Amino acid sequence: MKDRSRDTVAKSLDQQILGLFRAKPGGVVSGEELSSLLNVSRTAVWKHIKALKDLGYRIDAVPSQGYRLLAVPDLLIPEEITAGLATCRIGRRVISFRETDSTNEVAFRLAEEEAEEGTVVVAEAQRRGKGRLGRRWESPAGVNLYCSIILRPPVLPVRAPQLTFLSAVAVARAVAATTSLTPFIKWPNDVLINDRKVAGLLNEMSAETEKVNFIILGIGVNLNMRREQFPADLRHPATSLFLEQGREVSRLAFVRALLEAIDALYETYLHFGNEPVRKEWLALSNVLGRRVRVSFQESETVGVAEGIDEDGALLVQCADGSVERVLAGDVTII
Ligand code: BT5
Repeated sequence: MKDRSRDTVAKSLDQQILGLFRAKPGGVVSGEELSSLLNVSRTAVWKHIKALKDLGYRIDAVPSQGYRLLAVPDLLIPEEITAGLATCRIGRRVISFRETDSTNEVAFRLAEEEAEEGTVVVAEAQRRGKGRLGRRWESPAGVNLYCSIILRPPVLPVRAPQLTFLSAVAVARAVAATTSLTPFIKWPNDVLINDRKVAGLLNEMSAETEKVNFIILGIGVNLNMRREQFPADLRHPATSLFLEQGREVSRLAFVRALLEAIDALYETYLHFGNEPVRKEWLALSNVLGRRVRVSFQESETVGVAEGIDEDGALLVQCADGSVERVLAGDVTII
């Protein structure tokens, strides 16, 4: 892969050094300790400390004592994302990029090469972030979250949309865990705060007739994006957590909360099926009981949104009393 992965920038020795710092929170680790525990020269230790500082770690040299880790950067790099991550399946492998075309594309290729379930791909920026139907997802550097997760659920392809609902619920849980904001879900794949879109989901699948090979959960969340970073011509009003709460969120805290939410929801899904996820989705939905217009290509359905069924279809009660199952489209609340 030609992208410059942080995976390869921060090699395992850096991770080991950080591990030693973490074992002594706020404490001083001597150069001698580092070099003997890691079995490298004092010069090699110094070079790695410098590389970590270049990445944004604040490390103090305490004269004749050693080094002290003062602060970690809010960078989406594997060693920070996975530090203290409480998941069983999601995020055992994390791959990060300073920039890539689309994390969904990277994850799709990795999944085709048999990458294990739960592998997470994140990027600081995307050159060609994808929305649905060939749309673009604005992905400026260093402020948001762009991530894609490989799942291999043992379900029929027709059930795959259930995982979109699962990821929407997970984003809502992560927003609630890291802010005091109240998120809502708009069918099928938007997460809103105060009626403005804060996150979008693009799930892609590789399947045979009776079997899902893998699903890529693609999740874009506007975390610290500034107003001037939004293009003027968005389809729906958009926002970021920063704009809604007036202060920055820790991107690392958010991504950990999100991966933990996906992990917990996915375990529930595998053991108890879709119903618990569907119930939570319904409780977070902003369309239930409201009059909606759903447009998909040339067609349009107007009526009252009543719920979602097992396959994730939106159930819309039309004026003649009939209930239509809508499988795809864009919803406008009338
Ligand atoms: C989505 O599509 O909402 C799915 C977005 C998925 C993005 C993630 S990022 C990680 C992963 N890798 C990828 O390449 N993609 C996924 P849709 O419902 O079609 O909405 C797209 C529309 O939202 C665009 O046409 C714009 O009008 C608007 N939009 C674009 N960027 C936005 C942003 N950052 N925030 C809010 N709205 C945006």
